[in-house]
Amino acid sequence: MTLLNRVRALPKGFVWGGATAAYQVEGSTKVDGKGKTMWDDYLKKQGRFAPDPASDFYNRYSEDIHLSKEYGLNAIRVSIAWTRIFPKGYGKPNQEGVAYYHRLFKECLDNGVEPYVSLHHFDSPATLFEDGDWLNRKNIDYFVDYARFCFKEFTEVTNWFTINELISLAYSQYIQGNFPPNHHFDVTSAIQAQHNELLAHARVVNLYKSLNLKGRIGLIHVLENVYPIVATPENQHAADLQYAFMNQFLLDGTFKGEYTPETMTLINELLDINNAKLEIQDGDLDELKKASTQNDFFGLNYYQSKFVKTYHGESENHFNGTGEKGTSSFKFKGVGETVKNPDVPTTDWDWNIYPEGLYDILKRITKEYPNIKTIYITENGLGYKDKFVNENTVIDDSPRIDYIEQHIEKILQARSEGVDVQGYFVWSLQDQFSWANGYNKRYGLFYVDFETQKRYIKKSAQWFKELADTMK
Ligand code: BGP
Repeated sequence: MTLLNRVRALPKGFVWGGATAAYQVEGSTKVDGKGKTMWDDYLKKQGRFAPDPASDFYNRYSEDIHLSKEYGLNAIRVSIAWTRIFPKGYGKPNQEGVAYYHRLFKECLDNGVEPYVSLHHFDSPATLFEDGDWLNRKNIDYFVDYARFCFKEFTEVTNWFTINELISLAYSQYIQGNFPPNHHFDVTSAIQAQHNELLAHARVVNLYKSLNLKGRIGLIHVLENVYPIVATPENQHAADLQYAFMNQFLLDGTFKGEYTPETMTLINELLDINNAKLEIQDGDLDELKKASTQNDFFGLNYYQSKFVKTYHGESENHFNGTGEKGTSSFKFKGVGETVKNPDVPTTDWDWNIYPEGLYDILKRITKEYPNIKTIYITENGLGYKDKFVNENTVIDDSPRIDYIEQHIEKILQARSEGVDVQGYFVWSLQDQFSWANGYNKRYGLFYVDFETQKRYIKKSAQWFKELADTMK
């Protein structure tokens, strides 16, 4: 059966969405009382990229929502910038920020584009970041207060995600060093930040359920499957260690409400080798346990999987933030070395294009975590150097179409085998600011000229429309 026929057979409510994140699209970082995030001064100092005007979504959200509707999308992922609501992360709410999100949500709902809203998407308030960010447990209290405010204020929102990609934040901040505060292989901070973010998530879910609101809540993890490059027991062990650190620790905490002995054996091995430690306080696990059955849905972001071999030297890495193919490397002491699989194509940023990994992950997590209910693929897409030709030529991003098609094929295969995926959000709706790569790594269905802010159609948008429209 063709892809279109299989899509036609999907249930009516299946979600086709485009994804965004506040800091990557909104721009307007200094207006209407917004506070600074951990990125503002960092990007200025670095001098490579500016977050303004990004895709100017703060002013052009209406145009983007109309485009979404026109191109068949029935949903959009957005995030609330914590610092628009509470400029310092706490204190008195900023009414201009509150009003902006009411306008945005209204525009979405009036156009039949359902908003799926994250409370935190990598944009920690600068004030809280300086005090330790997620490593400081006070941050959790402020986050819960911010969430409570949003739940009570934005009653028009019925689909909430607490935090986007807990691992990416912790890993980029403390292992890979490409997000502020740019630590390399600070394993203690990376594991502690994961635990503290999980605790914040759990508290917010427990709070949401206690408020008896009519909506749904969950969180978003990015998952990468990890395979031994050559199947030896040592390489398999490297793959298991990396899988535990990148996926299993967080999945256990979210959906089992505990870190199982199998997981902790791997995590402790990794911590010991790196002289690192994790602190879990009394009562933390009770909160995780309570939340573990209460997630209404799970947002799964998937881009790539990894191939590894065993590695016992010192940790070192090079992050490819420029799009020069073949420049990334990653060696994690006592865990493994990430290597290239010659049979697997890669993007210019060295991300493996491996849709099978998504299928394997979907099957594995559904088996291992019965508490995972409905799954939405909340991000999937291809970073690509799109070429603008002229005003009248549709931008040819065929590699992106291939990428999306191959991944949707795998999702449908998993669905036909009982995995309950109910929606797909392409990353990203329009071209936007890419955290550590700036503006030449584009993902959008819609091309953005960052000088003029004009939007142009890409072939992927036309393709996506055909797909989504088959269900109408
Ligand atoms: C995810 C993030 C997004 C987005 C995407 C692409 O990890 O949730 O915010 O940026 O990855 O990543 P990048 O822009 O680094 O290519």
